[in-house]
Amino acid sequence: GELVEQMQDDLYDGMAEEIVEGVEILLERGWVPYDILTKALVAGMTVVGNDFRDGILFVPEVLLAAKAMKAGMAILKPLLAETGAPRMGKMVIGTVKGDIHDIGQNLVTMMMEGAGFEVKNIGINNPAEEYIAACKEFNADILGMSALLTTTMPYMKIVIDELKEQGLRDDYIVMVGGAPLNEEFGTAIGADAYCKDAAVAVEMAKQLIA
Ligand code: B1M
Repeated sequence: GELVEQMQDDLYDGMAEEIVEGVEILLERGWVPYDILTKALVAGMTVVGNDFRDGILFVPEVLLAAKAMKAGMAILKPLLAETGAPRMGKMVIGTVKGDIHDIGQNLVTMMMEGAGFEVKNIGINNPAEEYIAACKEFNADILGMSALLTTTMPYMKIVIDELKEQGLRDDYIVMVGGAPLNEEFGTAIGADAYCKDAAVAVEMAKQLIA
């Protein structure tokens, strides 16, 4: 209701303390962490994204909104991770080369950990070599890639092609996600799954690893 709307406004205004407070109040009211994440934080960020696109908000403001979002996510992280689910498998995740958006993949990391996966998050701006080195080192079952720009999403294919080149493609389940992607793109580049959001990523991972 009202508080959720207020939180969306606070996120828009980059007010981290207010976001933290709002998350805590919703938790006290018995809200499920995932609902707080999607209904208050992700929904608020969608509004920010629209106004960013339309030239109403600029990078500094969006950065503040992102900071506020991260402050809220930090509270939810341990709650999403404490399900005590049995170990499911290992995943490496990161944003592709040229792309510095990391909120989505941080959210996927939290949800995957909550579902019992061990996740190594290698951050932003990853060239193919980084992904592949991390997968080997971590002995990953799943490689997850995130891209938020239409200009960086084609790089996912470069990573998959490099895996093929090195004879490693069948060693990993490759899952991709990010706002500009869709099912067709995932299929076209040879990924095993396109994940529209973090919850779908968890479901896909469970299915594909079984
Ligand atoms: Co940027 N940005 N941004 N930005 N930014 C977008 C993506 C944009 C759509 C905004 C817009 O115009 N409406 C637009 C891209 C347009 C396009 O490519 N067609 C854009 C642009 C243009 C840019 C810059 C070029 C702006 C500039 O400098 N002129 C620049 C690029 C920098 C770069 O990467 N090289 C830039 C910079 C930034 C900030 C740094 C200011 C900031 C990022 C801060 C940070 O991440 N630490 C930022 C932000 C915050 C956004 C928006 C507003 C929000 C992104 C976000 O965090 N969403 C975004 C607008 C939008 O997406 N609506 C925008 C919330 C997040 C939870 O959702 O990331 O989609 P999302 O993740 C979801 C799913 O997609 C999925 O699960 C997540 C949870 O449900 N998912 C996965 C994501 N990754 C997955 C991986 C998986 C599975 C699922 O692996 C298995």
